[in-house]
Amino acid sequence: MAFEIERVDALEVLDSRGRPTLTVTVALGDGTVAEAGVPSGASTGTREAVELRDGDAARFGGSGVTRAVANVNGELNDALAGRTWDDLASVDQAMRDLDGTPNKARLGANALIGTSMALARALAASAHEPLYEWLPGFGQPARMPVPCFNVLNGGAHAPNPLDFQEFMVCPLGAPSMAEAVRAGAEVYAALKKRLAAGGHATGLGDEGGFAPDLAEPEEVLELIVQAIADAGYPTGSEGVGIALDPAASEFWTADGYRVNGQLLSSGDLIARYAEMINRFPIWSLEDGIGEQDPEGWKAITAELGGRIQIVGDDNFCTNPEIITAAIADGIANAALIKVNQIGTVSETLDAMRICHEAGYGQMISHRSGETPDTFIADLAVATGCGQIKTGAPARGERIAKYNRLIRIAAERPDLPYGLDR
Ligand code: 2PG
Ligand code: MG
Repeated sequence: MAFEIERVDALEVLDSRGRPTLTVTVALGDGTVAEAGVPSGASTGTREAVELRDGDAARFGGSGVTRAVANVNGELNDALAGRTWDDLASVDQAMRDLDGTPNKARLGANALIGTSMALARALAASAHEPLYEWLPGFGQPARMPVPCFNVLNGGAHAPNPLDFQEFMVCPLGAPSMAEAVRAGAEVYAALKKRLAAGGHATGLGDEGGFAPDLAEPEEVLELIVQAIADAGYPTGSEGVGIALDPAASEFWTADGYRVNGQLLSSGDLIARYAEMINRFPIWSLEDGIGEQDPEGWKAITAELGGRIQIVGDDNFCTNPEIITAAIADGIANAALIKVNQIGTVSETLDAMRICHEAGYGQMISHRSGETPDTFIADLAVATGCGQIKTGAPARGERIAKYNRLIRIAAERPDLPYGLDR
């Protein structure tokens, strides 16, 4: 149904790391007003849509977003307001055309994604539908996603010596969304006790997971398996599984992968993962190989893709074109989906549809820098992708998404929970 945009505007606010980000407001001609907060990553892919930062060292060490705010209030508002539009996709396309660059570098992907999300939310409200019902799918029926809780942080998200970035617990076998969140929180609490008992610090990393002084990934996996048992859950597909995001682009070097001081070839690293999969209930591995190493990606997919989910993040950037090429090359069997990596909601949905049609999984993801915005919870339900990672069961900006999923499940008890496998 056609609609009119009355006004688009933005403010510079803070994200969960205390760095500037945008909150964008869209007002429709019918009086509906909606807002969206823009997330921001730390371990970013080189081909991500460009987050526009001021670079003025006198403000926030250069990370201010006043230029992106000005682009929303100026160029975007001028182009979008006072006009009648057919749908979200036509507005997203108009913003891309106005930007004119292949990676949204001129107006800023942060300016565009905030506007796109706020508009989607406004259109849902105007249609008197919850966002998860209003957002278009692509043939996968709506379902409640398995929440992947990042309970232990390393890499670019914590100041500890751990090279692997994320260790996630995933209640694959939970009977419902609420029970899944409960399982995540109980394992998290059990892990805290284990860490404290072992004399480790229980301070938190950027995504709310613990950030102890541990350096060996296997040592962490051992502790997590113990915590799952302490909390009283079976491991694996009937209970709680483990997903990893080593974010290997961050410890790739021209000489090899540097893990806890050891230099590994991609073959060595893949063999190490294979061992980990033998020993621990790992069902999903994201960015096990760096984006700099396409041959390594082919090898890991060939060697481990038949056993577990292999997820591309830094190398895919939620980019429909890049994912299409990767599918043709036999790289990975699933994609991480981050709205700000590509910069509009429509292109995010395109990327997911392409994955769906190729039989690739899709895991919706937050960023390490977040706001309390819960858009991605609705997106995960609407698209029926069956999986979401949005940090530990701790810190308000992470909890907001999990609590939103509990709310949706309460509104829609008919929706199935979990991966459709
Ligand atoms: C990742 C993300 C989210 P960042 O690598 O998957 O966990 O981290 O937002 O820092 O890119
Ligand atoms: Mg990642």
